Amino acid sequence: MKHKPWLVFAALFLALAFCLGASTPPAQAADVIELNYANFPPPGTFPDVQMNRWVKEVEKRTNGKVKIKTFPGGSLLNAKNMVDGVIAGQADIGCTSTAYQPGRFVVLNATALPVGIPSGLVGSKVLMDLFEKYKPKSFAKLKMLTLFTTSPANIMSKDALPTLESLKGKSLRASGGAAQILKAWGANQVGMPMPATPEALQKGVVQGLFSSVEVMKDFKFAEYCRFVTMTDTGIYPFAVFMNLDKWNQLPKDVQEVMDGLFREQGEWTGKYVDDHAQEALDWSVKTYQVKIFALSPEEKAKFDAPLKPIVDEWVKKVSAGGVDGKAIVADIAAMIKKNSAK
Ligand code: DTR
Repeated sequence: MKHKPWLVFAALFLALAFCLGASTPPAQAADVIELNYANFPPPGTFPDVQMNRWVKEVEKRTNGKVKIKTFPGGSLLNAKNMVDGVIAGQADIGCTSTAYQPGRFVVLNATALPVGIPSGLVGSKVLMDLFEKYKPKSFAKLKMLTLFTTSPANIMSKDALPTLESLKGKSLRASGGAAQILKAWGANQVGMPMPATPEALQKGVVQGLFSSVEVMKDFKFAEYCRFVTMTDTGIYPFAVFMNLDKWNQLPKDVQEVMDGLFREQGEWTGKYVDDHAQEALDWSVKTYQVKIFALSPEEKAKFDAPLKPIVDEWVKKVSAGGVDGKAIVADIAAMIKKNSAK
């Protein structure tokens, strides 16, 4: 039979294609799912540390099927436009403190009321319980990936503020629920997202801030604030969420990995921020001789007295808007009890 050149060519082509096929990386290389994750605070702060831990765990548990690029420090979206940016698909995943939009996240921000959350770990468990019970409509267009809180807030200041009286008229920075607490204490509350605080301190716009104290180290606030008043009042809630269309496009096994991290990541972060807050205080005392004021029972009672009306006011206000504030506050109290006992 006379050889047909085209047959030889076809055989050579198939042999070449087979060899090339055998030498290209495994099929999954083409299947790698690439996601981007926007965050607002600088690298090294606890919301950034938890982001990197979550990314590492997802990439490991999906055997490299998912690759996540992170954008810390507001490089893709900032605290205020984070939620709308992820809804619009400008980022696949986002992290922000819901305290920065008090009127929008009524249910989750109830945890920022002075309701006695004792730690970041308990606060994170309570926040996740609250989310799962109420499934707030404000997150209907998003997939919630995890939730966590800061440790209770304390006053970090340039001057010594050991008593309630010493706070009167002092310009201190706080956001969300913490802002209401500062006002009730007679301070001049100045609102701004955390990343704007270093400049406000340096320029003297504020004489201090009211937040969880890991920032003494993570933002080097100990350099300016040589005093801490341990009020341990009020936490800040955080949420990490994904664009819903992007979530629905994920394979089931990847969704299961992320759902499996919901509680684990929230609790890991709550414990991390509690431990880091103590470490930051120790570092501040050692490095800058920061003075820490513990409150005597009498002084603590003076700080606590103006706080109950904040909760009553909040219940009245949200109930007028159709939200059962009384039930939410009662649920939070029960959730604190349940999660503190563990
Ligand atoms: N205290 C809240 C939230 C907060 C606490 N630590 C950090 C670190 C980085 C960003 C935000 C926060 C606040 O004042 O914004």
